[in-house]
Amino acid sequence: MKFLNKRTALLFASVLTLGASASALAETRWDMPTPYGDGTHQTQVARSFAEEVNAKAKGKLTIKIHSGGSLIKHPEIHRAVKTRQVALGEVFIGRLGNLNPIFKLDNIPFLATDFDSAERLYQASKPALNKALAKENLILLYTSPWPAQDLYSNKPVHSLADLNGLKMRSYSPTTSRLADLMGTTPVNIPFSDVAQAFSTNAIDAMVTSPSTGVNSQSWDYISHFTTIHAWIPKNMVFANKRIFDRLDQATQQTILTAAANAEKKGWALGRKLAVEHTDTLAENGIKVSAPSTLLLSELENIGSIMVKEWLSEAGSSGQAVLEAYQTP
Ligand code: PCA
Repeated sequence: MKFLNKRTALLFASVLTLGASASALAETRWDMPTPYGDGTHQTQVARSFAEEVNAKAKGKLTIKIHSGGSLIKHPEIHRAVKTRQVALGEVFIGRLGNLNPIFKLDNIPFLATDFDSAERLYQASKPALNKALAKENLILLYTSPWPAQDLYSNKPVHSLADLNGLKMRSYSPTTSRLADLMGTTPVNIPFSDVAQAFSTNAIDAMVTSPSTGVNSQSWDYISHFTTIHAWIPKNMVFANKRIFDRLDQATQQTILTAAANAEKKGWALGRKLAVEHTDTLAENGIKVSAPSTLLLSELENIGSIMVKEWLSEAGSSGQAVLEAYQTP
């Protein structure tokens, strides 16, 4: 009797386990941390990606977006995906610059300053980007650009002399270097703290997109906006390959198709918002102006220094990316 009881209990337990793993298989849930808030186009793109997967994966996979660093903070997202704490996530590529020079390329100024060039640079750098991610057992799902990066300040900027000694916000290793070369002091401030950093004088100026200025209502703390169009950085969404490989082929394909659609949407939005958000800044009282010839030539000079520095760090694989970019 005792034996039977034990056996029945065991059977019952294995039925439970089977049931649990069958239902786990039937509805895998992926948590997807993203760094930026719901007001940004990046999170809108991420949400449409997840919605497409959720609608087409027929209940086999659900992706849940956790925006604005709510599940995992921006500096931790890359590691969380790598260590399989989460299956996928989104980061600003340039932040990872110290891990691999290919990530630095994303923030090099005056290399690709309009959307057509930025798309070509992306295509030229994609093999190296995929390779860098593959080394960490990660796969790229899609990228989504920000509008070109412009200069925010609290006085007119005719030349770099007007910025000399100011505290400049940086958001990546490359932008810290840029701040040095501009004769300013870099201060690393996450997007979420930008408004406060200006109001407490922790920073005096920043280079970022018109979208980020709109999202953070920069007219409350900024008077001047100079359209230097320095570079077009990207966010990327990537997954852990071991987790991805566990999905059946149809579900994998669903993800890849949704990712390709998200990428199209992100690039189209980046182009569109570059114009719309610059208008919004002006409508809210910020003085928007084109850079002077002097400022532009000083900045382009810094750009060529930074390309050279990048090439000496990235070596022959970096050279190959730039050649592919420059070959028509
Ligand atoms: N906005 C983000 C990254 C680039 C951009 O345009 C930020 O300022 O953090």
